[in-house]
Amino acid sequence: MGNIISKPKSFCDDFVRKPGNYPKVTHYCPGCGHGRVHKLIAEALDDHEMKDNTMFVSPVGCSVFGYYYFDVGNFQAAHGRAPAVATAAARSNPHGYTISYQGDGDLAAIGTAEIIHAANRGEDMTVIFVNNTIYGMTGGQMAPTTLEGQKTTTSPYGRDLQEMGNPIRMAEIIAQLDAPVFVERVAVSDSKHIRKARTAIRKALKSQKDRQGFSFVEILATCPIGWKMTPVDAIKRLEEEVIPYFPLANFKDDTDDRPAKLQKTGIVKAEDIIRVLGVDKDERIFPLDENFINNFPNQNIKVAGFGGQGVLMAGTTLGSLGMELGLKTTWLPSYGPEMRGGTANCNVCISKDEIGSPIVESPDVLIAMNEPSMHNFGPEVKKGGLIIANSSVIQNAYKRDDVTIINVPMTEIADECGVKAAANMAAVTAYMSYTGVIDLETLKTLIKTNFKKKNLIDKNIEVIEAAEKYIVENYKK
Ligand SMILES: Cc1ncc(C[n+]2csc(CCOP(=O)(O)OP(=O)(O)O)c2C)c(N)n1
Ligand code: SF4
Repeated sequence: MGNIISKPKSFCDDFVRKPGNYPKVTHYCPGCGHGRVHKLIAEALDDHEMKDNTMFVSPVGCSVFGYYYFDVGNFQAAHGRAPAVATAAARSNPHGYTISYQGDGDLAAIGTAEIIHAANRGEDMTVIFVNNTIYGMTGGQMAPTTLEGQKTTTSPYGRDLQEMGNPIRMAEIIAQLDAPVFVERVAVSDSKHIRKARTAIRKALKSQKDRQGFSFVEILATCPIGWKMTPVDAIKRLEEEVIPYFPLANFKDDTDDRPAKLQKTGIVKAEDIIRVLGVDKDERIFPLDENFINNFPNQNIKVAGFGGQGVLMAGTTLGSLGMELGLKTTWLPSYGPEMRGGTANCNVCISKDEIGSPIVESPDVLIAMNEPSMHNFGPEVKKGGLIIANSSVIQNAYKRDDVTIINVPMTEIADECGVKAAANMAAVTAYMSYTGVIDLETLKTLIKTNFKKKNLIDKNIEVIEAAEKYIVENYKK
């Protein structure tokens, strides 16, 4: 039986960029080299059965939507930073395979430092460098790889070498470093070249699978739009002008001799983190209660308000409680540069299960300490979820019929106890007391044991008790 040619399994079934889009439409221009390169990568991932362990880092550039095409683990990095993000991915998941996919603006201009140092460190990644001699995404500006005389929007009279320097040959630069194991330049023009490109990509990814470290494939590709040509003329230019300047060659292939690198287990060992944080497991405040842990209803919480309202600390308090009780927790803050008055929010996940992502997109619970937070994040709360509003400062009530909204005058409660800054403690208490998912006594114990400002412990306990009283009287009768 002959070969059956079908869509690689490493591709997603559909490419849906926006709701309502026809689901299988590519966003690349006709004749764009990126599509060809994507196909070769997906086929190689299939061939080596790497799909399920692959982490793909998309760059900024036309290929920014790589994550819509590849059915693998996906990241999207800031412009030029893909090798840095890929380093983090590779180091924190030493069982995974990492691909950093980059254009020539991304890799050879803004990201030059990142690529050189990732290559020099021999990070465990395969870099796919698509060199189309132009900035495609932003409308055809000159790239470091733009050829002499090539007209771009920023070199309208053609690249002048005196003024703009020579087109940079990245594969040669990378190949002279000691660490990389495989470096090759290929082109996706006619089928003969595409076959060679396919072999190089397969080899680079295989070396990654074999844990040999850093591999790099530069792929000369077309950008008919940026070059202002038809796809057919663009292929002709690729062969007649681009390939002669950027020689197609294997610059380095140590794959036969290079031993697999020793498997790292992550940059920092868990024991070291525990030692540095001084949170030895044996010194847990609460004994582990398997029954409580196994039956815990996982909580995704967002706490939001102004900087200075203790929003972030409300989150760390909840996270610490979860940790002390033996649950898995994450805390992810987001705040502006202002120490006071700016916006601040944090995402807290408390869970009996492994937490996939620390980002809380649809909270079960929103603790809104001020009005903008209520209106910003209120719509994101899960149907059937809970919003706890600081009614001391929220004047215009936010309404939703499909969630429970409770109003708690957090700032007043704290103020009446003589410690206005502890409104966050009233917020945490309101959440715990109303939901009952974690016993309020644990909060008091945590404050008494861990609170750094010892002189404020009693005041905080007072706030907790006052907030509890408020919830019992208003919502639990
Ligand atoms: C920090 C930063 N600087 C500049 C930009 C604008 N920008 C977006 S894509 C791009 C260049 C893309 O060119 P290239 O990497 O060659 O990829 P292509 O689009 O050709 O595939 C630039 C400069 C940005 N998004 N972020
Ligand atoms: S602008 Fe160029 S690189 Fe970008 S999608 Fe179009 S052809 Fe491809």
